[in-house]
Amino acid sequence: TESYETIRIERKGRTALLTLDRPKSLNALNLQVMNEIVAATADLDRDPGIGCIVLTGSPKAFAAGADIKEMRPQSYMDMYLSDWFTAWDRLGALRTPTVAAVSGYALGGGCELAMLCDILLAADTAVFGQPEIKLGVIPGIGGSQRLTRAVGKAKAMEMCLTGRTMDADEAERAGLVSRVVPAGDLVGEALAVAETVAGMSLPVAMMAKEAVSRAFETTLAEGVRFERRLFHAVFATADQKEGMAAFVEKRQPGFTHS
Ligand code: CO8
Repeated sequence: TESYETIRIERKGRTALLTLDRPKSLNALNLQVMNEIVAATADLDRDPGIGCIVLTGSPKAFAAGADIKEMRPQSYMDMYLSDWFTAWDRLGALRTPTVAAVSGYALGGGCELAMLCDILLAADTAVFGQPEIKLGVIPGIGGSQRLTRAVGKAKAMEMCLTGRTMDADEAERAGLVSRVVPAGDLVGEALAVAETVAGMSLPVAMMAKEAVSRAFETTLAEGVRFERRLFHAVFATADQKEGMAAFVEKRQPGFTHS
């Protein structure tokens, strides 16, 4: 099932590394790339042996956007009837935690793809932007919404209206990325973060992801109520008993992901 043409999948213990591999077009996200990423991550999401998924690109480009050559001839009816890009929503709906490791260009759909992931790590070479306006279009994979929630109206408006990009330091100051690391260390750091996440209880990590994600969808009171229900639910896991027993017995926990 893992014979893809535009991406590569490597499994390392409980983590999976998905590398975009369309170098001639700087990982431009055409429908094949979208379908392969969505299919591969859905497979990994169903695999109880995988606790975290890392998405990365090449040193030069995480992804330089949706594929402009593919979009160019489309009509409104083509876009509407095929519900162009709707499959990307499935990436945001994965239950397994995801890490985007961005070096080089993350523009347009590339920036949106990174923002669909749960943890966003940037190399010092990363460049983020929503330059769609320069092509006579606007973001179409959630960029106008997720960038605004991540960095606020001031920067999001300027970026979406002028196409101005942000470097890694500005992205970190603005809260778009959790950390900036030297480019050569990016994938190693991302895998280390993923291994840490994958070493936690999978159901509890899924609930933590659900709880934080809910903050973007609801009011504070409803979000806190949702968190409280999940907090109660973790006491039904074997891993809560194990995690707390290990603390009291001054040893490392051995989570069974149940
Ligand atoms: N789509 C298709 N091909 C691309 C893309 C892209 N987004 N980006 C780069 N390429 C191709 C180039 O055409 C070139 O191919 P060729 O060698 O055949 O000419 C190859 O990749 C290498 O690119 P460059 O020669 O341009 O490389 P440079 O190092 O000179 O420049 C840049 C790198 C600055 C990243 C430049 O390639 C660039 O500006 N790319 C486009 C960035 C962009 O505008 N991205 C946004 C695209 S639109 C989008 O993502 C969302 C649209 C939402 C629509 C919603 C519809 C429902």
